[in-house]
Amino acid sequence: MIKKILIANRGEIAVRIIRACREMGIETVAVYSEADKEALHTKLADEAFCIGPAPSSESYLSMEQIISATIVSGADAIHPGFGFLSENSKFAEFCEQCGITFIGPTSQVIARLGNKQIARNTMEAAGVPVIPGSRDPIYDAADGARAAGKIGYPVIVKAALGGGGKGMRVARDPGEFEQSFRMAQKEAQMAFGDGTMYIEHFVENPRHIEFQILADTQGNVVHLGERDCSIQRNHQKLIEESPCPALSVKLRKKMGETAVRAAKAAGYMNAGTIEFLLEKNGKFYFMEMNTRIQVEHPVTEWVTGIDLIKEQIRIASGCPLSFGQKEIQLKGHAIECRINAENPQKGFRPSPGTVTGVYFPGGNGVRVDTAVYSGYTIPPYYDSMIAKLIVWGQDRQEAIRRMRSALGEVIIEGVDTNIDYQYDILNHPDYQAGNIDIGFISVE
Ligand code: MV4
Repeated sequence: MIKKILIANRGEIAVRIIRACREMGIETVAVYSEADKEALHTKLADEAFCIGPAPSSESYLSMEQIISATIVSGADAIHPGFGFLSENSKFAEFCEQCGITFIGPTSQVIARLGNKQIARNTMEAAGVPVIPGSRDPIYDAADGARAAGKIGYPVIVKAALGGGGKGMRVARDPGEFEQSFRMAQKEAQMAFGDGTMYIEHFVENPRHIEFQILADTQGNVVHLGERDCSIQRNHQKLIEESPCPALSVKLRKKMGETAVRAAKAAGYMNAGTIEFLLEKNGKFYFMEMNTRIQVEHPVTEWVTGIDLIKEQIRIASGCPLSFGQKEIQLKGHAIECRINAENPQKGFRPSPGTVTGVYFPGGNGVRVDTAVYSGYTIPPYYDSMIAKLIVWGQDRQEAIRRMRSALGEVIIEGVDTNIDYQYDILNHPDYQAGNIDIGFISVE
C-alpha cells in the first residue's frame, strides 16, 4: 500500500492531489521552486523540498532533483499531475528503475502513445476508427505530397511526437503542401528534436470530444463518459463540459465502447483520456490518447460522483476497480471555466503579479479549484491558469445559469483575468444552443 506520495507539480492540481491524499490517510511531500516558497502547495503538504531555481527546466522538470527528493523523503510514489513530467516516458522509467511507483501507466505505454503516429496505427489495428491518413512515417516533402494526393485535400501535416497543436500545419491544396510540410517539420524538429511526420485528411469544424477511462492492473477498463472541449483558443481549452450536448445515448455508448477498446489495445493502466474528433453527421475518429490526469477532470467527477485522483492512487496501489461499467451513471450537467491571469484585450498576454484581494463564490453546485489566496504573488515563470470554476446543474441550462452567476461573483484584484471573456462566451447564443465546434473562437 502507498503510504507517502510526492507531488511533482505545483498550483491548483498539486493542492487537489494533497487533499485527496489527506482524505486517504496518505502523507504528502511537496516539491517547490525558489519562486514557489509562498505557494499554497508548499504550505499545505506535510513536508516540502526546494528543488531548484524558478525556471521549470531547473526545478519541476528536473528528474534528478525530484527523484532525489522522493528518496530523501521516503515517499513510495510520485503523482505527476498534468504538464511538466506527467507524460515523460523517461521519467516514468526512471521511477520504475528506482522502485518508486509512478502514478500513471507504464513507461512503455507512455512512450507508445506519446508517438502519435504509432498510436494511430495501434488504434487502427484494433478496429478503432482513425482519420484517413498515412500509415508510414514521413520524413520528406516529396513523399508527403504523394501521400497527401492519395488521402485527398485538405490535409493536415502532424508531428509524430506532437500533440496540443505544435508541429502541425494544414495544406488546402497541392500548391500549399511543400511549404506547410516544411514549416510543420521545422517546428517539430525545434520542439521535439524529431522531424518524423504523418499526414491526415483535415476534418473541417469538428467537435473535440474526449472520453475519460479508468483501467486497473487486473485488466478491467471502464469509461466515465465524455467531455466536450470544443471551446478553446490556440489549443488552450477555455470551457469544458460533460455530457456533450450533441451526443445521443446511443452514440455515447458506441464512442464509450470504442474508448474502452482503444485503452485495451494500448495495454493501458490508470486514468487516461481518448480524444476524438466528432463530425456533425455523427462520424467520429480517434485523434490521440493522453496518459495523464487532465485539467478538466472535475466535470467528469461531478457527473459520475467518482473521485478520479483517489482512483488513480488506488489503481497504482494495485486495487481492482470497485465498480463496473453498469454502475457508472451520468447525472446532470457540469461545466468548467478556466480562469487565467491574462489580458484578453492585449492579445491574452499573461498578467502575473500580486493578487491584492480575492473572493471566490461557493454555494450549491459550485466548486473552485485554485491555489490563489489574498496576498499571493503569481510568478511569471509558469502557466497562467490560476483557478478552475466548476458548476453542476440538473441540466445544461441550469449549469450555464449557475456558471454565469458564479463568474459574476468572482473578484480577483491586482492582476488581469479572462473572467469577462468567459462570461461573454456563456452569453453567446451559439454556446447556449450547444452549437459549438473547435472553430467557435476564431484566431487572428
Ligand atoms: C486535426 C484536426 C482536423 N483534422 N486532425 C489539434 C491539436 C491536436 N491534438 C490535433 N488537432 C487537430 N487535429 C485532423 N485530421 C483539427 C485539429 C484541431 C483541433 C482539435 C481539437 C481541438 C481544437 C483544435 C483546434 C485546431 C485544430
